[in-house]
Amino acid sequence: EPTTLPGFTPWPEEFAARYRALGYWSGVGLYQRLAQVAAQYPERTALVCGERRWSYAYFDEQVRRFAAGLARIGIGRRDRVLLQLPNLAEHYVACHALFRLGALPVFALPAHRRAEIGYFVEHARIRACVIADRDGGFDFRDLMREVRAAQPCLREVIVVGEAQEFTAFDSLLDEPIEQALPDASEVAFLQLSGGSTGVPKLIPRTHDDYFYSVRASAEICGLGPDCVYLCALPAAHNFPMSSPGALGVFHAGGCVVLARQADPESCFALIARERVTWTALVPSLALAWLESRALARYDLSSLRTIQIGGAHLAGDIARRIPATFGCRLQQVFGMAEGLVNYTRDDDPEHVVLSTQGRPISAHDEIRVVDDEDNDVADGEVGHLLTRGPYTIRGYYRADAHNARAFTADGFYRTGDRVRRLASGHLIVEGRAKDQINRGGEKIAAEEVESHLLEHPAVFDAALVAMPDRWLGEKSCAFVVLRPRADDAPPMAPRDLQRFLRERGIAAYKVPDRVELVDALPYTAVGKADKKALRARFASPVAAIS
Ligand code: J2J
Repeated sequence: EPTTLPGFTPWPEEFAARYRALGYWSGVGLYQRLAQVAAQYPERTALVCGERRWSYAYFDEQVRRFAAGLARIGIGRRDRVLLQLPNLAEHYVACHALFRLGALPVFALPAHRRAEIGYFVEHARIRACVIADRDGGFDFRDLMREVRAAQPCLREVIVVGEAQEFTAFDSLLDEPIEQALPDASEVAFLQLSGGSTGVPKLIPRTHDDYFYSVRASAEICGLGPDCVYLCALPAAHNFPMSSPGALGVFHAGGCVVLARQADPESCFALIARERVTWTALVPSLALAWLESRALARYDLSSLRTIQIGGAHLAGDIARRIPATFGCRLQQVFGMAEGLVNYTRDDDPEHVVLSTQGRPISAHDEIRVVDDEDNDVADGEVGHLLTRGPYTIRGYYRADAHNARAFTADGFYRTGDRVRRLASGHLIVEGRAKDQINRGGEKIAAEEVESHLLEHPAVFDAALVAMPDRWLGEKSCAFVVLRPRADDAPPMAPRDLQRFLRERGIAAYKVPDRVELVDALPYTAVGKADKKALRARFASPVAAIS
């Protein structure tokens, strides 16, 4: 057996030794920590999911049962298992059971469809998927039938709810058995990258590095056993999982309340009922909460902190959060690849309102550089590069991409443009990567463009962000069609949107708007000039149609 997962880039030995010597990498695995907390606080409530309330003892027992069931069907060390679950307690059972086994969850989002899931299954050679039967009117079993027909390596589909021909989740809740835990230096899971290139990238995180970021985050945010966290964002996303998120809550012995839907009304009801003390939102969701008429009807006085991250937070929305909810605002600038920044409780108000915080760790190395990788002065805008005790050194099985996404000495090129203040706080000024941030959901432009180019009538395509009051950004595809034969039917924008949906991409990636144009503007090096395309939205959007 190789010493590390093939396709994983380890930290150089000198760095690993340093992070261990500092006590950052503690050798404690992600399941092991849950077991410790369950032993310490067996009776405390760990999870509230709908009408279910689980104590830590019960939660841990479910995890050990499911791990035994997974072992029985042959899931073991380093096997990849895709999780695609809505916000259900089973999500945390499944991932902790896999952590216990040393098998690797791959965290898909409920919005992903055939194109994404099929790619993950193939690229990570996934053996099993854990899904819900249906959610939000969509049947995930149908999706799995399609994926499995194309990918024979996918042997097991495990379903929460009605399993039909698949394996029922509950049928795998065996008697717990003794199981040897994986080494904490091993890869614990594969997280998804927002991406900027043609295919999505997978992020390998180890037990050691991830648990350090969770522990340090919980400390920065002052979590204790009394915290009650509302998980309103998709549970599999890195932010609500680890910043400090559900894992931070479990580490602290607190309670995670799962919101099945993120709309204001459902969340307000849960906050009032469970006396929720904090939650994490993306700016678009915060705006929807702020503007909700339901606000006056619920007692939200238990809220102490609302964290905002994942996308640009406008200054006026930032100011309205403490004013409206009577609680603290914390800005969070993080990424599934690693680095997470927080504003701190003792930061002055203007810092909390106008910066995206500073790094978790004294050993997070930050560089802000120009286009030639020369460091720029504090206060100047540049590209953010980072390296540290919980930032990856490479994507999973992506050698060619890694050569571009990391410097020779291992700094990750975040693709974000930032300013660093003398205090170490970062302000996100924009983005150099070719990505659209649609209310926190990241869209890799090239991925959508390559789907568009598969259409026989499409000659060229460029996807760019356009401003949107609610989501911050929406996507617009500028498309050049091939000359049409006289008898061919004309092509309308919605035909291209339907084409993309039928190719099985997540709905959030389907362009909100399609503009048919005679030609794209090009840069001197012959690439689509996206700056010029985005500038068309600087004037009122109606001007281009
Ligand atoms: C502007 N852009 C931001 C912010 C992330 C905590 C919080 C967020 C994420 C996340 C995360 C931003 N202002 N406050 O994983 O643990 C954009 C940047 C960044 C990218 C990462 C966490 N916070 N962003 O959003 O992997 O462009 O992680 O590089 O989804 O989101 O996206 P993602």
